[in-house]
Amino acid sequence: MKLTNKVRQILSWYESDNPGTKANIARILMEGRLGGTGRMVILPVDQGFEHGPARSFAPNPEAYDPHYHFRLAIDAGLNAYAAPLGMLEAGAATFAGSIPTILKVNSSNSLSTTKDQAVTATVADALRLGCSAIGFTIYPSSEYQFEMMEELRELAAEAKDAGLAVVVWSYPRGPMLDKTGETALDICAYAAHMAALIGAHIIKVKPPTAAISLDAAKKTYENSPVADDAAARFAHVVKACFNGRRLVVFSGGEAKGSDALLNEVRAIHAGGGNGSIVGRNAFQRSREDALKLLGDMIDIYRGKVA
Ligand code: FBP
Repeated sequence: MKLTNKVRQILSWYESDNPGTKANIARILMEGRLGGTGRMVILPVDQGFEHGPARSFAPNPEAYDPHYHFRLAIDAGLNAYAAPLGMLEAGAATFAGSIPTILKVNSSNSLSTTKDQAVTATVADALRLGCSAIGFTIYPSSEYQFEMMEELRELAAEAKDAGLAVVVWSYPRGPMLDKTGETALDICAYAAHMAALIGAHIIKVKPPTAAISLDAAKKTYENSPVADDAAARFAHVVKACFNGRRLVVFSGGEAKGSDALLNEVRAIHAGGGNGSIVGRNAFQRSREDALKLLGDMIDIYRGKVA
């Protein structure tokens, strides 16, 4: 595999990493229809844990089958497939080597009142399954945020030693934040920055809105305003990720219309984001519709359509 100059440049930003980790970042970046461009589309399927099986898969019952998601990610030409242990184990032999995988090593569920996640897999599992990375969620602002960050510190160090990459889902939530606050621009940029500080190679956040939530930050944003358009907001989050020296991808959220999602992708592309990590908006559509939508997203990231 001959790396593109773009991918070589991105790898050069990870100055402390060993060759194994760099090779795994390269594997993700070189895979699929966006291979070599520095942009990515990743399929995450941990919603069965987070929201339950019926809420996740009943809209498209084929998606109850773990093999469905491997095939979807491969056939759509995506960069990687991320899932908890059981989902990856269920297709491990059939799809070994077919697409880079990210083992989600912690998970939450909807039967808990606390904003926390259990560690549900290990770095050894990721190596055994041939994964390129571990994935870990932190909830900045939760009552458990510091424990989550400490768990991540330990797992990230172990993963890096083993030559794996680290993908961090940084989702602010907790007593200080209402629904608006969870995706406010200042909070989103703050969450992305903390993920970079903890040592994430790839940072995953929700798309930011125009709201500014933290009182202490309001004056700063008044003095240094971010233009009131989605692309400028994505660019602001990219800046918060070490001025673009860390890869940042944005999640898709609840199922929505294709036009809304594609407009968001256009703004991520224009703002210099590295791509999308889209679950429900992919697997809750029929396979045909999902392939069309993912293909359109990829075309935008390839600069093929306006
Ligand atoms: P979606 O594209 O389905 O939103 O997936 C992205 C994701 O981060 C999943 O990995 C995760 O299960 C889900 O969002 C969590 O969503 P929330 O915490 O908002 O319920």
